[in-house]
Amino acid sequence: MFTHAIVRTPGPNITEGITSASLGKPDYALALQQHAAYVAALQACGLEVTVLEAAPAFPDAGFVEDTAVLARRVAVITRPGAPSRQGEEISVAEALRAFYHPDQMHCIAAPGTLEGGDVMRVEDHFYVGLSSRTNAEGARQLIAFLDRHGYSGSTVAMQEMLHLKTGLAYLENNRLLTAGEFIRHPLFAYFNTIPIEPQEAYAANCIYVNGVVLVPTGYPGVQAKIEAAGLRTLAVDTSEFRKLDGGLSCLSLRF
Ligand code: CIR
Repeated sequence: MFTHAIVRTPGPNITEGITSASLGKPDYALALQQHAAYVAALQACGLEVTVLEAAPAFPDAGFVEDTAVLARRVAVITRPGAPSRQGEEISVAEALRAFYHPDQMHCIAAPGTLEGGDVMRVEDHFYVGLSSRTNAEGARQLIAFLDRHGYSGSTVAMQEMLHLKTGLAYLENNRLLTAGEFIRHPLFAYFNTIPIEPQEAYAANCIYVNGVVLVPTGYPGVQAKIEAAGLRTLAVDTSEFRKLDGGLSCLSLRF
């Protein structure tokens, strides 16, 4: 059960964010509207949402998920792998001090790099994708911190996706939404997988929040599959964040 979320209002420089998509620049006014609707959706799922101020020096700072890995007993502040994103984590760490005791807070240190989008929690176990943003040393440090607080972690080799959760979402009760390289990944054979068609792969980045699955607007196949698995869905439009390779999970830290 989550009670809180942290988000950050996108700044006007969102148009300069990193992207591999060819969908054009985000429309800032629309991104703000979509962000406000996203916050309202989290609130509708029962979360108290802390909204951080825009960070003008960091175009990708709205994707707060990448700056920390959170569980009830521990908060690990990351060291993002994208150089232009290093420093985003400082104000997130400050905000988290209101929720975690200093003994529960740890930081990934150089030469480790880690982005929260590469970390998928399944109960008390954390899967850590080794991506172009998260290196083996970052994963090692994270798993050591988790271990200290009674959680476990393991790494996942990956080739294609930006982040682990670009292609995976855990929907509780052993249900796992999978796309692309993760559909037949042997590590996830134990789960009841819900594979997604390539044309809807973006919608693999869903989030389960207190019994409701937030899904991006415009992916009816994925929404229908999640509902067929017995889950309630709530569609939230993320078209402007998709232009920067961002999705629903990236826009918040939930704890
Ligand atoms: C980036 O490339 O870092 C941002 N434009 C998108 C980050 C998306 N974050 C995520 O998947 N957790």
